[in-house]
Amino acid sequence: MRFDIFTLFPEVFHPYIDVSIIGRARKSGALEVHLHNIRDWATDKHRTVDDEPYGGGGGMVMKAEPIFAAVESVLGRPPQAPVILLTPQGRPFSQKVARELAELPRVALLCGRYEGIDERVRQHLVTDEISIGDYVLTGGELAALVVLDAVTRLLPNVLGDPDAPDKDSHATGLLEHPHYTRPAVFRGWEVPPVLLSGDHGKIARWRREQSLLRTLHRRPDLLAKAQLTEEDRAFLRKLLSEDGEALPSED
Ligand code: 6GU
Repeated sequence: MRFDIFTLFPEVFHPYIDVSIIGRARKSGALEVHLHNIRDWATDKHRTVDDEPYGGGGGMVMKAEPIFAAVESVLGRPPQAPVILLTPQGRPFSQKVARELAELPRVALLCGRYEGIDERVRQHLVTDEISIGDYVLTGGELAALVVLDAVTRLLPNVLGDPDAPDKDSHATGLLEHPHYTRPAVFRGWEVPPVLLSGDHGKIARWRREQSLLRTLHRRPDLLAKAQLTEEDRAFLRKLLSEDGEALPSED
């Protein structure tokens, strides 16, 4: 899959995209990331990319011309791939949206900065708008990295375990069970004995129940939409049935 990222700060992407799973995905060819500095398409001597808002008020607005020139020179006119604007006004990003994007061969990400971007970019160039949550960042760069990361780990041949994305928190609609590794006792704190039992049926059941308990405690809103088996429902009913009694704690 190919990402074209349009930004005023291409250098902030490198420390992250050069390492770990994303770095390896780029080396293997599973992922291409092309960074484009919007300022390279500014035409005046000061290479201006922003200007004062019509109507007055504070702050600066990103100009339309360099953004159209950048995106159209890389992707064609009209652009031959979706052009996604990262903005707190976009549709909420989620694992489902990540899965949608991972099906595409190519996506352009446009990072807004300053107080905003000329509305004609949104109206006539952008095809989709994504927000990564209800808070305000100083620019779309971190959001673009979040989207790039979440999508990349879903691409074929990127993760060592091809089933890993199916087990993640949110993939199943539930939060993941706790994990432990050696040593079996650390500062007197023991690993749950079931994990050392070698009984894989019992381990799978324990993990599923921990997932359900954790989701019930932390994100009860997710349970309503999760895919639950009859056994899951029976376990949850048992937890909730002793009315008046507190839920068992997670630990
Ligand atoms: Cl995509 N951009 C900015 N600037 N702030 C955000 C965001 C995006 N998503 C949440 N907050």
